[in-house]
Formats: sequence, structure tokens, C-alpha cells
Amino acid sequence: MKSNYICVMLMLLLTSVVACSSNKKSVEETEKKKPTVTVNVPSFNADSAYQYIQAQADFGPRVPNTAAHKACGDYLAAQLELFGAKVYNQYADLVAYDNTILKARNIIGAYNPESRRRVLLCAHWDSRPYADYDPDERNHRKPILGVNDGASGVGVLLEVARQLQKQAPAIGIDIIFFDAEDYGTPRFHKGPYKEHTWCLGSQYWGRVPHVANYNARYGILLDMVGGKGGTFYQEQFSKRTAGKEVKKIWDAAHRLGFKEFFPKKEGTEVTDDHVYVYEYAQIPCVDIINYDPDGYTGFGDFWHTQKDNMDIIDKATLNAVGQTVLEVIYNEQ
Ligand code: AHN
Ligand code: ZN
Repeated sequence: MKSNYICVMLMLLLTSVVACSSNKKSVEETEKKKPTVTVNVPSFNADSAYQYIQAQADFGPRVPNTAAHKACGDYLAAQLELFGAKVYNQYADLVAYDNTILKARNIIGAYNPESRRRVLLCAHWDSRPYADYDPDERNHRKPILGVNDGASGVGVLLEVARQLQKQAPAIGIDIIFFDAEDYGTPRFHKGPYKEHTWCLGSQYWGRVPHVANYNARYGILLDMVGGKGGTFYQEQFSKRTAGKEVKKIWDAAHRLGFKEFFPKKEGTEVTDDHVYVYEYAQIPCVDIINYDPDGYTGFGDFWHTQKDNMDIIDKATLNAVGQTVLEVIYNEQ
């Protein structure tokens, strides 16, 4: 009886010693493997992002030179201010494809502006004056509401801004809302073809950044990031000029379980704000942009039509993109 008891006690002691030492070993191993600091990444709130999208939509189409555009610009600058950013307004008269002078405004919110380690996040905030891909030709000269195409990226970044105020990441962040992205030459235009009629706001910023000698490690552009069933293929210009960052972002998305939203497959090449951020400011920039491999335009059947309204927005897509962006920027050291 007694020897039995001693035997059990000895075994217990032995297993606990073994458990202890193997525990210790595994901790040492993981510490060796992962010398990086573990970071707390905040939770993205898609309800909040959705509200910021709704607020923009409530102004109506935000076409440059309209009252709705002016009012929405004031709203966006005020929100960034409210979320603790240092806000810059870049006003410029930009010439459109038809020689209209656009009273444009890039809106920039800087976090930790003293840091030289920076990442740039951007989206366009204007909406297109033409629904020139609408199935109904009578709509071609009417503006679009631009909810996915414009407001979605801005809504996600406003929610990122709210999170940045609550908990600062290790690096500095600049959020740029580019103006006059979507005033490019319409399909119905009969005049001479002019290149570079899209992305007028980012072209301006790339040539004249909001602060002298501005630099950032890389940028992330969000374009049409709120659509139901949205998919973000790897856009080709991004892959070519910011391949390392494309990998970083898609790996982060997969780690978080968003592989359906972020297939590791090549999309098309798109002329978007990231092109000018790279070519004029020499900052590699990744375009996270909806790609519809089966559709006619490649962007989705809502694109540049009257269908681009709140009905096509899905919080699951906003969450996948927003949480991925947070994962990436909070892991920068
Ligand atoms: C062109 O259609 C040339 N580029 C697409 C950029 C864009 C327009 N993104 C949203 N609207
Ligand atoms: Zn557009």
C-alpha cells in the first residue's frame, strides 16, 4: 500500500519535472524563432466605417465645384481633426479633360508627424460626374453617388483614424483623401484624347507634397473596398512596383482568414492614384481595388452607374479590408 503511494508520488513528480522542462524549452524555442515584439492590433469596427460611408452618401454626389463637394470636404477635414490628426488642406485649381477648372482639395491627416518612419494610407473622396457605364444611356451625363467608388475607401480610413487616436502604432501614419480622381475623360467625349485626365488630385500631391521632403516607406490605396462579394486580386502595377508590400498585405489578410477576399492571383493593371504616388513621389504604393474577373469592366457591374449606392455595400468586405490594414500598420516597427 505504502510503496504504491510512493510510486504514484514519484511518477507525479517526474511528469511535472518533464512537463516543466519541456515547457521551458518550448518558450525558449518560440523566443528564438520570433524575436519580434508582439503587438496589440485594434479591432476594426465595420459598423462605424459603414456610418462614415452613409454620412458621405447623404451629401449626394461629391462632384468638384458643387456645394455637396464643399460640404463633404469640410466634414472629412473635421472628422480627421476630431480623431486627433494634424490636418492639412491642399487647395488647387486643376484642369479637367474638357478644360473645366476644378476647385480641388486634397485632405491630409498626419499621425505622429515627427516620426521619420511612416506609412501612407489613401483613397479618393470625390465622386464621378458621369454614369457613363450605366445601361440606360439617359444616365450617362448624370453624376454617380460613388458609394463604393470613393466613399468606401474613405469610410474605412476614417475608422482607421478613430483607432489611431485610441492606440498609437509604432510608426507615423498619413491619411490622404485625394480629390478629382474620377473626373477622367468620359466615353461620350468627342474631343482629342488626353492622357492623365484621371487622378488629378494625386498628380498634384505627387508633385507638391503637403510637407517638404515628404517620405514614407510605402502607401496603401483603397478603391472600391466595400462591395458585396468584393474580391481584391493583386493589381499589376502594384505588384511590379511594390511587390514586397503586396506580399505583406496579402499574407496579413490570409493570416486573418480573409483569403476569399484577397486571392493571391493577378488582376489587371489599373491607372489609379497609386501610379502617381509612385511615379511623382517615388513611394511604392499598393492599390487594394475590387476586381471582377467575369465582368465587362473588370470593376463590377455597379461601376460608373447609378447602381453605385448604399445597397451594394457589405460590412463583411469593409471588415476584411479594414482589419487587414490595421494588421499591417500595427506590425510595422
Ligand atoms: C481608369 O478607369 C482609367 N481607372 C480606374 C480608376 C478608378 C476610377 N477608380 C475608381 N474610379
Ligand atoms: Zn470611378
